[in-house]
Amino acid sequence: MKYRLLTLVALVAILGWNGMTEAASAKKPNVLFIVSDDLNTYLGCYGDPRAKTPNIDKLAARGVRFEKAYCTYPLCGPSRNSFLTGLYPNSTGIQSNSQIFRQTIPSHISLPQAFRRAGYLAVRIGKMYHYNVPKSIGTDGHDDPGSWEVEMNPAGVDRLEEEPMITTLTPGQFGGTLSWYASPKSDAHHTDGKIADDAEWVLERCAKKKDEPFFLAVGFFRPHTPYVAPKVPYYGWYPEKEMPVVQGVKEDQADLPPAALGSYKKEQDKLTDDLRRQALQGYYASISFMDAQVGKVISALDRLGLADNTIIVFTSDHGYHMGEHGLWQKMSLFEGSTHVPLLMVAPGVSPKGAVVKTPVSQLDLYPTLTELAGVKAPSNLQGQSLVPMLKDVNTKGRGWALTQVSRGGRANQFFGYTLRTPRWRYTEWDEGKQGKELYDHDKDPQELTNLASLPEHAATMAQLSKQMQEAVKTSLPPNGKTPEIREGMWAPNLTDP
Ligand SMILES: [Ca+2]
Repeated sequence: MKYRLLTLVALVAILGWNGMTEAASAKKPNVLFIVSDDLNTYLGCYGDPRAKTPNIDKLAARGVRFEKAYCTYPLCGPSRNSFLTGLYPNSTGIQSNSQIFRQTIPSHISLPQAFRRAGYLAVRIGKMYHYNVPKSIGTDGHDDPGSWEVEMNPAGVDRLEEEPMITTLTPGQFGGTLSWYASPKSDAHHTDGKIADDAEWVLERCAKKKDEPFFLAVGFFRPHTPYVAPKVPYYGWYPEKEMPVVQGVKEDQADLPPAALGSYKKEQDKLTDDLRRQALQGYYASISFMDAQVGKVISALDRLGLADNTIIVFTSDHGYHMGEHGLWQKMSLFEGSTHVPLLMVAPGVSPKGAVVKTPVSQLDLYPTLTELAGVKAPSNLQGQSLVPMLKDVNTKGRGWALTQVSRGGRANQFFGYTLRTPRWRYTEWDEGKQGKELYDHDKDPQELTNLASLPEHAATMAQLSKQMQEAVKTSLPPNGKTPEIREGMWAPNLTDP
């Protein structure tokens, strides 16, 4: 309650201040930027056979769905710092959680900050930069105050009351381990329900001043673990006994280098098939609960007459495994962990219900949104604008997406890089010294057969390796050196209360 009251006062003060918006033109489109947490493509509009996601599916039908969109790093903090700065993790220097780019490249202008400088009201509700989940819910997390005029941090029963009831693989822990709870409380009592209510409240106020553009960032916490969601109706939509368990894991893993499976956690040895089904039920229920909140926000946009002049983005921060390759959660370089949902509605630009099939990166969001809105962007952004694809979905663009992940801890750290092209996924661990992988998505969309050792693919491998090395070069800053976190650098609220 305290947080909401404080932010309410701040927002009223800002909305009442006309001076800041003089530079903004009446024709500037608004931006509604929705990010779900740890959401893979278990969505109806991405062809999932079980997911009930009517609201996200409707959003896909209103605009363009990017079929092959990828994160730059399959972990919350590095990925969010990347797409909110428009730079690869090799250029932000943020490659683990609980850090923010102000500690490495403090003068860089973030995506929402670019809109602020153009006269937009920038509002954040919930998780946009990194937050520990659930511990940081109700706080600013590892936020960047320079990005926003207004920050709102609601907390619901999932944070305040229900943690002791959660089933977890690691006692006392909920955010880094698999954990779930079918809550008896309804949507409005949960954090994401409150986030949707707050978004509606902000939109109602923005609708009263339609000549003042806004950048509203809405960061939902679900389906991030703990999978706490209302039992009715969401858990009920996914009967435990109908949840599938991934089969053939041993055979699948036989052709993999150890680094490919490096995200496996010891506690996952405790998983029985019953627990696997319960976890999947909780993950799906959390997705459907979050989907309903997305529906609430979009309905408000429609009801208030804002939709005609508002660009809508829906995405997640990275993908997620639910047992594929024997893996759970994130931090792998397989399709499941790197592939993200990405939907865009740009009024007057994007066709309805269209699909872009060429690979794109979340890095591309920054130059796309600034181009659509006519907002000045920094000159060192590393992504491409997706506006040509919104206008003509057959535009090829770069035609690849690069994702990286770190292995080996601090002492023996090395990177894995993976390049996704329209047909192939090619992966090198420690420049190939710790293994290589090649998957043919035309024949093997689940990436079950690693073709890297087969002589008939040697030429393809050589070509992809060269292409990847070129891509990695583009991920570095002009001096070729990843910036490091320096002592004494300004850092907001990096400890949890
Ligand atoms: Ca995440």
